This record gives sequence, C-alpha cells and structure tokens, in this order.
Amino acid sequence: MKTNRMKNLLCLGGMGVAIVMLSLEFVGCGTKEMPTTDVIRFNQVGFYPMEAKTAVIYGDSVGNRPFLVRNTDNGEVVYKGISSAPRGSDFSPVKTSVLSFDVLNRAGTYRIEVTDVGQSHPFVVGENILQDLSKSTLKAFYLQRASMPIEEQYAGEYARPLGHPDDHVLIHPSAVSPGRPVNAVISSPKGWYDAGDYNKYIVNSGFTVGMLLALYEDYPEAVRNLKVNIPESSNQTPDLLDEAFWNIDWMLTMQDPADGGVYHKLTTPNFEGFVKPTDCKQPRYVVEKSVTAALDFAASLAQAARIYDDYAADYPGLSEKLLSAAKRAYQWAQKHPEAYYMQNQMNEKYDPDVATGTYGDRRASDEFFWAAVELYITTHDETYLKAIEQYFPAAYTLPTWGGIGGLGYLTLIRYQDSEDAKIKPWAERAAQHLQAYAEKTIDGADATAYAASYGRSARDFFWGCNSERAAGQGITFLYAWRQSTDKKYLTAALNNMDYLLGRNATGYCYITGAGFKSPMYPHHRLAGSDDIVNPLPGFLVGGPNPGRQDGAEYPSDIPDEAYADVEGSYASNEIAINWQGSFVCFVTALAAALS
Ligand code: 9MR
Repeated sequence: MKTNRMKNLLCLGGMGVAIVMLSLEFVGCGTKEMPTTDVIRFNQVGFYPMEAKTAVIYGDSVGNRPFLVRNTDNGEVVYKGISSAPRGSDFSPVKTSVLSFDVLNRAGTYRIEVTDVGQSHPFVVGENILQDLSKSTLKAFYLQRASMPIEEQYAGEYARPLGHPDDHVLIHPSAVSPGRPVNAVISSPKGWYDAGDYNKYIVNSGFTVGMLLALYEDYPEAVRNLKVNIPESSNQTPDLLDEAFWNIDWMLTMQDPADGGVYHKLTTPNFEGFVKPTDCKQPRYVVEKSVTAALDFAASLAQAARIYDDYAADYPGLSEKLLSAAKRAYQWAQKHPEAYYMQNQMNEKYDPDVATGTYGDRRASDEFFWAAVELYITTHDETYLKAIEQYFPAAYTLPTWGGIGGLGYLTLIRYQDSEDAKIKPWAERAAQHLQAYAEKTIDGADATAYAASYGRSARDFFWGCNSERAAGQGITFLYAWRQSTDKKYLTAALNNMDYLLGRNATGYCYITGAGFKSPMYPHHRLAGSDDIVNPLPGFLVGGPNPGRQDGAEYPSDIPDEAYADVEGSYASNEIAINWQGSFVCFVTALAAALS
C-alpha cells in the first residue's frame, strides 16, 4: 500500500503538478487512509445542502477517475462517481478534471478520495454556510477605520490605538481656493484607509459606499440581520449603514466649502513604509479637485441621502446635508467637466510631489451617468433625467472604480417598478443590457477548466480581478437571476464564489482567515505592522495578475496562477475597500438568495 501511495505521489510530481502541500497523513501503514493532497480544489468555506457541489482535480491530464465522498465522522461512503474527461484552457498548459456530487445533501464534514490521486482536505456541507463570511468581510471595514482606536471588545487581538487623526491636514498648493491658502490646516478625520496604504481617496470611497448601499437597497432584510459587533451596533441603524457612515462622514469633509468641488484625495506625498499608523510621520495633504471625485461623491451621497432618511433618529439632519452636498458637487462637475486628476502634470507645477495612487480616469461620462441616476432617483428632478439620457452607456459593464456606469445601471434596475413612469424606459433598457451581459458570460461555463464563468480567459486576470471581474460577475448574475428567476444564473453566481474560495488554479481561498489555505502575507500595512502572525481576517486580496507590475517574485506566469502571497506583491496580493465592497455585496446577496 505504502509503495503504491508513494508511487502515486511521485507520478503526480513527475507530471509537473505543483503539489503545494502533501501532508503525508499515513495514519499507520496498512490502513486505507490516503495521503491528503491539495490538488483536489473546492470551495473551502463549504457547500449548501441543496445546491450544486463541484470540485476540481488540478493537473489531471488523465481524467475519468473514480472518486468517492466519505463522511469524516463515521467513515461512511456517501457518494461514488467518476470525474470528467480532462479539461483545459487556451492560456494554461494545466489540465483539470471536474468532480460533481450535487446529491450530497446531508449536513456534515466529508472528504473526497480519488483513486491514484489522494484524499482531499475535509469540507463542510451546512445550511447558511456563507453567512459567517458575509459578516467577517463586512467587519473587515471596521478594522480598516482611520482616526479612532480599534477596541478589543470589537476587534479582539487586532485592537490598536488611534492612528491618523487627520485633524491637521494641509492644503496642497494644487488645492488652493478662497479662504484656503497653501498649507492652511483643515480637519478631515475618519474614513477607511483605502487599501494596503494609509491614504484616503474619494473616487474609490464613492464606489465602495455606492456598492454597500446598493446591497442595502437590494437586500434590506439580509443587511439588517448582519450584526457584526461594531461600536454603533446598539443603535437602531443596520451595522452596514453605520459602517458606511464612518466613511461618508469623512467624505463630507473633502468638499471645498468655497465652491462645492471635491478634493481628489487625502494623502502623504509618498507611501508610508510598513509601519503602524501611530508611527506615521509624513504630513497629510488634500490635493486638487477633480471631476471624477466630485461626481462619485455626488452619486454616493445622493444615494445615501434617500437611505439614511429612514434612520433620522440616529442620524438627524444627515439626509438633507448629504443631498445638498451632492447637488453642489454635481454643479461643480458640470462647470469643470474636464478637470481630470493628472498627477504628473500636478507634480510639474507644484511641490511637494505626490507619488501615491492616482485613480486616474480621463473619461467622466460614466461618472456623470451614475451621479445623474442617483440624483434623479432621490429628487425626481427632471434635469437629472436629461443627463441620464445624455450619458446612458451603450452597454452594461461590470461596476468598478474606473468604470462606474454599472452602478447607475443597478440603481435603475432596482427602481424599474417605481411609480415614476419616466424612469421606466431607461430601467428596462438597463435590465436588458445586463441580462444580455449575463447570458453571454455564462454561456459554455459548465465546460471550463474550473467549471465557472470566471477564469476561462486570460483577460480575466489583472490587478484586482478577484473583485472587479469574479465578484462583479457574481453580483451581475444575481441581478439576472432576480430579473428572470432562471436558476442557471444563481448557479453561475455560486460557481464564481466557489472559484474565489478555492476551486481555482492556485488552490487559494482568497479571503484572509477563511478556509485552510488563504493569504498569509497580504500587501496591507495594518497587517504587516501589527506583530500578529495571522493577517487581519476577512479581507479579499486582488488576485492573479500576469501584469506583475510590482516586480515581486511570482511562483508562475500562467495568468490564473500569477499570484504571489508575499507582502511586496501589491499587484496581486493587496487588499482594498472597493474590492472588499463588491465582495461583501456578492457574498451577502448570494447568502440571502440561498437562504
Ligand atoms: O485598483 C487600482 C487598479 O485598478 C490600478 O490598476 C492600480 C494602478 O494604478 O491602482 C489600484 O489602486 C490602488 C490605489 O491607486 C492606491 N491604493 C491601493 C490601490 C489598490 O492597489
């Protein structure tokens, strides 16, 4: 027996298969237990009893392998099957073979055993299996807050003292306006750190707030049930809205009272090192105003205005304040439609130079569209309706920080049955375009290497793809499912989730602290400086990126394997609020759909 097992391992190794972990669990020679291998890949968080269950053997150029599923508690064999013929893609030499065991509908813990391959890590089948992930990924935003002490009663070992009070922020020469000369001091506290860095950027904040609020508007019940133990949890407002407010309140400080324009970002001249927030010493500036910042600010705050109105007991006067700020920012953008943020040009004119993230974007029609949609839905003022008509995007695209038209689409779709007949034609058009996108994207996905819509093309892998493509598609499929009630879209969403949580070419579950193999060294200054071995939990990392713009050492340049779990890999292993926002939206919506 032992010799055979050894032979199997050698044979797999000889096939060039990356066996990342082969814990030789020979539980005594002569027993039936097989070695545990991580080439059997699946959703490491778990499966729903009544939903599809799929695993993949990575690196299997043979396929058609007999496998069985065994209950780990009592050893009972609960399912036997044959894996698929080998599959592949046009961008990777690696073959896979797919295992399906949908009928396994009893809650419990199981392992898969594949002849000549080994046994899988254990996995769980259980009701509401994504619920905890929905909570931990929302909770991650609390851990990411600036300007307040993160307390032990909410954060456990991740507690930390107040960092970045941001009550002494300087006006950069590029941001001067009446009443705010160079180096004037303003207060701009709160907000979330953008990502692995400690800066705060309006474009990305607007996207993130918009995404979280979209989730609330689509699944209010599910959101109300998300209790994540944050300082505001005892009030009457859902935790997600309290959390979003921490950032919204910061955003309000980024509007120049003189003219309603919005500073592009609050930043240090250079990225800080991997030091604790309390050890950061560089000055913090607000820099020039931009059209994209103004519009993302206008859109997200107009959306917030109609939502927080229902929570005026906890947030008195907020709704009015948000709407008036949003309108002013929109007017500013109308007057400055080409005020794109161009850091190089700014650096040529002003000192100090600024070298941090740009969120640069030379096209604002999608931002105009999103802002017009949110302002119209909140106010029913026809000026905004005209702008919707003017800027309506020709096709649905996944919502991202730089291509934000998708958020406008989602809001229109959400309000398609409202009493306002004027919005209907636009909402219907948005719904059709989204449906067409979903249909095209899921077509043929069953036969792909990882049995998911996501991950079948080399173009699916880029900076932030785990969120901007995989989660974005998932969110979109859930809209398509709600519109059509066709279950194939729900299954497609679950397949993308399975991909993100382990059924993929690297075998990583891409959320810190989840599953048995997750990122340990994210590009995250909070995690890298806190003297705790495990990274802050609940964060989605960017994902495989053959562009490898960080110059870090990657284990592979195959597009779906170009992922490096090293701190220096900001192009594949960073965390960011926008990516997190989409993931929270995806997992919470999916959990609600499956409950
Ligand atoms: O998410 C952004 C990605 O789309 C860009 O390709 C990349 C390079 O410009 O920047 C990413 O955003 C980063 C931001 O500029 C600064 N904070 C970290 C963000 C995530 O890497």
